[in-house]
Amino acid sequence: MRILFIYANIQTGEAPHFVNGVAALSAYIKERGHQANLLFLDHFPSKDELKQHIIDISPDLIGFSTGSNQWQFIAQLARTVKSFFSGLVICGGPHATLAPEKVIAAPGIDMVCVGEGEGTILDVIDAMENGSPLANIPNLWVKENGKIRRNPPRPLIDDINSLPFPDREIFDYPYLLKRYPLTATLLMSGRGCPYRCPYCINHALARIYQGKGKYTRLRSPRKVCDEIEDLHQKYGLNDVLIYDDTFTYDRNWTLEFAREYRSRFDFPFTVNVRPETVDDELLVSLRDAGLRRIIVGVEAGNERIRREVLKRNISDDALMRLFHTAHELGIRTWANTMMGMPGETPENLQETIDFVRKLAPDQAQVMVFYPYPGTNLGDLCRKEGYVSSREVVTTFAGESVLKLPTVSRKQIKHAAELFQWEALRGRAERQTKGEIDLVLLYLKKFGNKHHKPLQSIEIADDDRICIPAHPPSEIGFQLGLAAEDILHFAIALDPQVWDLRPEGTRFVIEVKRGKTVRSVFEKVIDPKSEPGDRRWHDHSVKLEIAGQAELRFRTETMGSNAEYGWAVWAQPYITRAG
Ligand code: B12
Ligand code: SF4
Repeated sequence: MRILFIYANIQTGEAPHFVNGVAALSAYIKERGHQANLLFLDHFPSKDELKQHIIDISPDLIGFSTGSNQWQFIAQLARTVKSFFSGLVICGGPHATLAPEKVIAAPGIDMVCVGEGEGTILDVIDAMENGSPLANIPNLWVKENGKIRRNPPRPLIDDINSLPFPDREIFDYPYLLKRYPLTATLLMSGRGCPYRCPYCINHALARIYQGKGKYTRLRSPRKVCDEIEDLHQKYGLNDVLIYDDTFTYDRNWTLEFAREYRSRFDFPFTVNVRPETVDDELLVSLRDAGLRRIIVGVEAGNERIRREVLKRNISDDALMRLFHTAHELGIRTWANTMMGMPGETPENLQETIDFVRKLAPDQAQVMVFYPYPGTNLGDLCRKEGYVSSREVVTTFAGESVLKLPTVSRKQIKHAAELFQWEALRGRAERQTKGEIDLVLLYLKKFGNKHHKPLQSIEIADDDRICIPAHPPSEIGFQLGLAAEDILHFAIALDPQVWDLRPEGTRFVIEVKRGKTVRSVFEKVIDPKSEPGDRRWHDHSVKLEIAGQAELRFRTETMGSNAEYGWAVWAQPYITRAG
């Protein structure tokens, strides 16, 4: 039987990515002799476009996979599909699991998979092949003669070691790995998380699955490493993002994983941790095995909000210690935060910005709280009447769907924007250079109208602090210069765009004094045609100007290719003789 999965990533700003749940199902059914295809939608297609895709693949069954934020599009797509596709349509994924009543009510959906999909989709396929009824399949909600059959959940898959490796072939995986490595290197070593944070999917899933087996499961370290080896051999993967919700909750398992990984690989990996699940010894073992980065859910800068609203019993001190130890051990840090939770005030939002600056992570991210259906905090928001009818497609854009009595949407959006600018300031302050550090000056210049990237700065793999400069861009600094001043900096294009830009990017530095503009540096780099440009270019330039002047850093794309450039100026600073 031929199954077409449809997954949408519409207007999220999220790059095209590998989707683990769909890949898991695809591998599972392919192992049993069926065919699987994927339609990954990055825009809302016209009816003709959608129809053509479906005619080309000619599936027997269509399976939508959706989270809550994309459901608004999936519901419309399913309705359109049903207007020309005579086969059955099933929907699964987090939203189908948490809000099955909403999903089954959609006119284009025949069946909903509530929870893990492996056994369910296989039973559906078997029933379709044998012409037997769909009515009694566990996990499945199905429309039958105008009525809805709501079957109970099936037991959770106990031996997840027996599952095949997720099928990356239905994605253009080599392309994703090259172009969007961050999420393409994603891999899960288990299923479920032992914690029960009231804003996250885990307690809601654990509730659905009560009495249906062990919720938190890990594959063996050997099996996880077998998958990594497979990816390394097939696709040259040499960096791994192990994206389990909390990787380190089982200490013995984690130590065994560290031993296994260390004996087999010499490339780095990243994991999610909670402070209470790690100690120095564990971090050292992981670091020695190749741990390059930890992602930590800091969530709120205010300890009371963290403990009382988010039920994360983690002190500021414990977080400070974890970030400090990681820095000492040479492990990079990534702080995840949320804003716009019930009970938060504008002061609390500022506390999150200030606290993250104190933690001085190498990377930081803010998501706006979303009241996911079926979660305790989501339900509370509904009960209190905080939820508006607004819809958002991403939790990164600063838009809240809540109308909170303590903080306005505008204040949340403003704080989330400020976060992008302030969060890495602590990191920049830890690594100042020269008499005039232009990165620190740049951070003070928030709002430069010629230059407004999403994030103020980013840290390169070799620790250089980079100012993003997607061309065309211009950043200007008013400075009092001395005749002997020397400007130091490096330039580069991000590896993700090396193969995209045949015409290159021009980097220019000018000094403007009064009405006179003098160029002090100019270079075009074109990594696609010049292999030597696939590296940093370090420069030191004598400025030869005394007095007040404007130092301007400009980038522009060459030729007719105006494509997104992803250029960076790395840690510009000025040294002064004497
Ligand atoms: C990895 C991950 C990502 C990755 C990759 C996407 C992916 N899903 O692999 C990235 C970083 C890109 C990502 C992005 C986002 N994510 Co995310 N992500 C996860 C994470 C941590 C793991 C997903 C996973 O592998 N789960 C394990 C697999 C086995 O489970 P599963 O995906 O649910 O799939 C099973 C079943 O649902 C079912 N199933 C799934 N699809 C289908 C389809 C059919 C036809 C059938 C029958 C069954 C079925 O069968 C699967 C196998 O058993 C989850 C948390 C979690 N633990 O699930 C969050 C999670 C899914 N993400 C979440 C969110 C909010 C987002 C974003 C909206 C964030 C944002 N940008 O604002 C985006 C959405 C992008 C989009 N286009 O929809 C939420 C979703 C909540 C909700 N109610 O919708 C989760 C649950 C985290 C949370 N907050 O609780 N995410
Ligand atoms: S620790 Fe993270 S993944 Fe686990 S329940 Fe809490 S928020 Fe969810």
